[in-house]
This record gives sequence, C-alpha cells and structure tokens, in this order.
Amino acid sequence: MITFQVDDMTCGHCASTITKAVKATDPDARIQIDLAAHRVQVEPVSADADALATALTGAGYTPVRVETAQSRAPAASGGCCCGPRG
Ligand SMILES: [Cu+2]
Repeated sequence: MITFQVDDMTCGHCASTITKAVKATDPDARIQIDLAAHRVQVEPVSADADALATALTGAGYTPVRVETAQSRAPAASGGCCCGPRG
C-alpha cells in the first residue's frame, strides 16, 4: 500500500480525476481516497510509487509520499519540498 498526502485534492471532482490518473497508469490498482484527510492510498499492481506520483503530478496535483508507521525513514532519497525552486 502506497499512501500520498494530496493537500490540493479538495472535492469529489479532484478525487475522480486522481482515480482516473492512477487507473491510467495502473488499470488494476486499488484506490482508496479519504477526501477529509486529503489522502490517497493505492495498492498498485504494476506501477511503483514514483510512477503513481508522476501520474498525480501530471493530473495537476501535488502528492507527498507518506511513509507507513512501521518504517519511519529519517531521510528520504530524492528531493523534498523545502528547497527554493528556480
Ligand atoms: Cu476538486
């Protein structure tokens, strides 16, 4: 299960757009959306977390990967939101 925090997902239309974006990337994926918490949970079949994040970004949203409670990695590889951008 891969969880994303998507703070700019604010209504049912956003949720359906995100569902379509995930399905376009991984047609057999299972998706659970919690609008109130702005969370998207995906149980992928063929896509990985990066592909799913790319799909959500491409749909116009800002997904932030949420690590599950069992493994709290202190430092994630790759970029984060803290740095200034161009
Ligand atoms: Cu919306």
